[in-house]
Amino acid sequence: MSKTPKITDIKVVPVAGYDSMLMTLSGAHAPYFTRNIVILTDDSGNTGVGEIHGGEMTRQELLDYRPLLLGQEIGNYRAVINSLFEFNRKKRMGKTDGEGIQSLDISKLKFVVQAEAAVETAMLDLLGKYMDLPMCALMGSGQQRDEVRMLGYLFYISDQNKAKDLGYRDESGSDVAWFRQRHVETLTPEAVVREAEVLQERYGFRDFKLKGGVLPCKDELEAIKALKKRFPEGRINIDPNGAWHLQEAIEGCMDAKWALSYAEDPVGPEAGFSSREMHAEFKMATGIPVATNMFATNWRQFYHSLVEKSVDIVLADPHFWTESGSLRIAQNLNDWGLTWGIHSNNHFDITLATFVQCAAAAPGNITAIDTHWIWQDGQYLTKNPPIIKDGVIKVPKAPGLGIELDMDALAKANELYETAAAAYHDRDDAVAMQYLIPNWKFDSKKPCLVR
Ligand code: GKR
Ligand code: MG
Repeated sequence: MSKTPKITDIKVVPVAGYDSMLMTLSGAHAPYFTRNIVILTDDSGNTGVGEIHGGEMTRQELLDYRPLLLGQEIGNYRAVINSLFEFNRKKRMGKTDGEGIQSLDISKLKFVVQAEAAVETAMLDLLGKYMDLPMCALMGSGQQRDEVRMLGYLFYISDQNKAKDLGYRDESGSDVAWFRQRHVETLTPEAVVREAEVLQERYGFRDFKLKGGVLPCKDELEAIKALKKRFPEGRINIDPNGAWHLQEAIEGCMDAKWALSYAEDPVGPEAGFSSREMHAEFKMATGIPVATNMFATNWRQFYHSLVEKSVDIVLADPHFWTESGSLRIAQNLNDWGLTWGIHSNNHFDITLATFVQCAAAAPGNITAIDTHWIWQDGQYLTKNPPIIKDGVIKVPKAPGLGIELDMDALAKANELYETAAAAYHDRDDAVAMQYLIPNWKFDSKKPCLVR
């Protein structure tokens, strides 16, 4: 009987990269973001790679997988991933209240992230190399498309000079207009449109998402209207991460309905009702489709979301669901006339490549893929990062993930993690916020600049 190669080594490398002072309901992004990179080696000499959220808990979970991985056949990846999931499930018992991120409390994000997703990517990368097939051919419904449409993820940006001693990167001398733009204070509809124009020039995006939860609801919707006027053909979406009260969301979104293709997590838990109930009411009142990465992040939440009819577009981030879970959702949604997409947090090019493979294997009419990559572009951990051109990424023909790790770049990103980024291993967006509003505290129902 033929056997597939066996895993001989696992390395977990925590890394950091630079970020802009981006505003969200959670506060302001720190000057650094962190990720964990998994590198598996098999006895044919191949390496497979995966990327997942940063933070010490996730790093430790990955390290603890070691005995469960060594000697395992890559062809048996489904059983291996199941065993890792079960291992973590037991370890996490009693550590989380199970709320997930339906109120965007980012201290709970680590419990939504499934560390085994990074191992699954690395194993599928190895399997693809062994079989000489791109990863998307091995997953979900098999390869469905040759290119994947991406969206332009816009943020309100704070003036980083207000937090000078935090040391945000200065790219004002860059030759790339977008790299300069991504540090320019952006708080008005005109400035948001300018941000989108510069983004479009570099990447050719047709669709845009604006991260809200920063200014009052009606001000953010003015930016949405301005975007739609400037990009009438584009799909325009706003994501305040549940900050709005139901009534203001209904009134505001009805007024901006002509400009919105859909709304992402416009409302949240309120008055004793869960996010799922609130979104069902929002949808009934407005008829505007709802996307979420907050209230349907696992199978149990997904079930209740369907029962309540509270969602149209599930942004099934493979880091939350694993690749196979995300694609199982994609198949279900397609069969039921609903829509699949992906959610992102700050990430490197390994995650970008993973998104491309996942989206390539998702059947039907998927929504443009969400990515923070534009904020990190230029900081490559691979020798051949995916390229966004004309708003799409071409699916690589190379086997596995289709990327080659750059070990020198990885070592530098690891050094950054251990040095300048040492205070930022676990994300806390309240820190930078103190420079803008002293004693600022997170409040899931107050946009971050409304205090
Ligand atoms: O990274 O600041 C961020 C985002 O706001 C992130 O926390 C959200 O989870 O991008 C995400 C979203 O779409 O909700
Ligand atoms: Mg979202």
